[in-house]
Amino acid sequence: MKKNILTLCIIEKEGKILLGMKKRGFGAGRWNGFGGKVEESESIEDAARREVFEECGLIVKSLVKKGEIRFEFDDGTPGRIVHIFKADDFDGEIKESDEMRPEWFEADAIPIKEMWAADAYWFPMFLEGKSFEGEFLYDRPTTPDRAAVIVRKDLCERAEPGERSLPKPR
Ligand code: 6OG
Repeated sequence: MKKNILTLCIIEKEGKILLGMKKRGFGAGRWNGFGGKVEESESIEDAARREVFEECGLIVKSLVKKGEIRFEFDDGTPGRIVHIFKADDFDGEIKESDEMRPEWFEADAIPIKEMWAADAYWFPMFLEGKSFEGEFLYDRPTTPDRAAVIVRKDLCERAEPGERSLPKPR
């Protein structure tokens, strides 16, 4: 497994957004996109496709990278970098998995209060078609009965998230 590199894929179709209720593990009890850890042997995009298929049965045909966010925790939980993708071109039938219960939401009715707290900042940017990059520090991971609290946030719009731009020549 590549150290703490994760994917998160937001599926979009005709203005609707597919989210999954996480049934177990990290972030259980919250709605989220589909994704997980990148394995040693695969690219980040391959991992994103694999996770979408495993968690909701869809075969993603093309992916667009929209964001990259580093999440850290004050309680000693290891930090992670999440690569966020959009997929609006896919095949297959949506299927509930052990990990996720998928459901379509209208873009103006995203259940943001039942998602990770930082999503309230980056999800609107995603819906506006913006690309973004940032870092959030949480007190500790979210659990089904307690949302993680943001201690520090740093989020900005960036044309190519994750690509460090070189200093401009004078
Ligand atoms: P597994 O470890 O269960 O995948 N993820 C996060 N998503 C949001 N919205 N906020 C976070 O803040 C997240 N940290 C991780 C990445 C975990 C899934 O949850 C995403 C993966 O898609 C801390 O395999």
